[in-house]
Amino acid sequence: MAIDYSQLIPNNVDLASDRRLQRALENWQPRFRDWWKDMGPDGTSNFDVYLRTAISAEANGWAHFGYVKMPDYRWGIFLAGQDPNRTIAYGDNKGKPAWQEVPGELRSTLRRLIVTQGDTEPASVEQQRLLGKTAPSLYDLRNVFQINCEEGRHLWAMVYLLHAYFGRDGREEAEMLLERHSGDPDKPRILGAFNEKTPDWLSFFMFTYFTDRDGKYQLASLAESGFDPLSRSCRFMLIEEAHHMFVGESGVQRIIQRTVELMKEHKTDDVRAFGAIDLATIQKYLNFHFSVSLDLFGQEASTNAANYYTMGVKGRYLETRIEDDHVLTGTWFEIDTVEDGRIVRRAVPALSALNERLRNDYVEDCSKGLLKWNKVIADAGIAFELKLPHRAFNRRIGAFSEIHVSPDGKVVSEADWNANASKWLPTDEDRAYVISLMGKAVIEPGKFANWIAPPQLGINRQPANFEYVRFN
Ligand code: BYC
Repeated sequence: MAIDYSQLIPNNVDLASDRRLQRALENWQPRFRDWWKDMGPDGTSNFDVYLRTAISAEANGWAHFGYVKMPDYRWGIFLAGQDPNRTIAYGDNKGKPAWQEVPGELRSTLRRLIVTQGDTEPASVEQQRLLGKTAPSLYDLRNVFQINCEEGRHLWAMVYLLHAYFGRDGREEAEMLLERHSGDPDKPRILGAFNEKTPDWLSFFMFTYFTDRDGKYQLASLAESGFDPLSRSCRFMLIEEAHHMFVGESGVQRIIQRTVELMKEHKTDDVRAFGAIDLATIQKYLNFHFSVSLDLFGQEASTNAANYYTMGVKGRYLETRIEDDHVLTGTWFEIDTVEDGRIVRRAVPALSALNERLRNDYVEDCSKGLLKWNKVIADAGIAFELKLPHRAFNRRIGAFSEIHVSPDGKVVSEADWNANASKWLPTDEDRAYVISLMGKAVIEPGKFANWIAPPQLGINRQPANFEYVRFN
């Protein structure tokens, strides 16, 4: 179904045919706008931003570019097309038709998953609220705004599901999604990584590379849900997510590019003297964002995950392409865990290992960006390799949270950890240095801050000196 832009809330779910639901969402809409004004990108309401907006949910129709004032962005409800023959691919309900309504016994489980997913979207906008003030170029400024608008729409996607399928509880949860705030001591966001700060652009690019990639894997698992409206929402969200990860991957790459240029030019590792970010600091930020994002996958052995799968509410990554029985009872899966303070490999029931299995898929995907980043370093003739730290490093959730582990996977004492943490994770001084580079935003078209290289291509094939944002 085409997206109807004549409505107050653009949608492709025929919202006009359900007056009650339409009114409820039209009631929520001004609260969302207030939240955007208070917690979204600061001081930007008058900017004209070159943004993409979905015009249809088909593969080629979702990216339409033009100047938009962000408060006028047409946030709406877009679900990927429905397959009337879709069946549930796994678990006890395998082979049954996908649910178009929420099965009563799965109500609280599904609501909880949708709320957890929904909570991350406005959280990331809150985390990125001040980045516009220090953008390294108009190109980058436009990209953070694009991401913010799309995270706002992802919130709309989850709020639609809550309103349409969960009655009064759902409406209350939708209100709460605007009341919890990132880092708020009284009402924090649900998951750890979404209460961390994103105070500078190196953090932002690492976040969009590592944490948005958790989004990719979680959304892909929820896209396998037996609850068809959730599946269709996630399928559409995944299309938008790809650009966010591109911004992260290319952003880190451009920082590295500039760093190695200066290293070569001045024949030194210490590029701080020349206003850039040294590779050792980039490695520390990488260690931090990777480890914090690993926590988002939950416990290594999780009965929650087993239940989600058995009930048919959350599948594996690309479930239908996996060749096995899709039931997994009586099968085993090897995971790393902790026994007597040591990291050991153990076979556990495959059903309880599903969080870890998804984390494996994620880690493999993360390593691909490092190949590209390391190629930039190698091409410059520099002997340095960025590495993903061991998965047990710096964990707060799961078995590894009980022990201290170095980036190369050795269990260390608390004293060793304390003596070395400043080599492994960004220190206050590192953070202060990185922030100090990012003074005033660079807003002249075609100009870039000293610490980052220009992109190879503009957005929508526009030239590098395109005026991506007009300040008015
Ligand atoms: N922080 O059995 P477990 C994105 C809790 S990102 C705090 O392992 P489960 C995006 C857990 O709630 C993707 N608490 O849990 C990216 C549980 O609590 P209870 C977001 C945590 O449920 C960038 C207990 O520990 N989407 O889209 O199997 C920008 C036991 O744990 C954490 C989703 O996450 C944590 N990190 O796994 C914008 C998908 N981890 O039951 C957007 C929906 C665990 O003891 N969520 N706990 O009270 C889920 O699928 C699951 O809730 C989780 C956790 C995978 C997160």
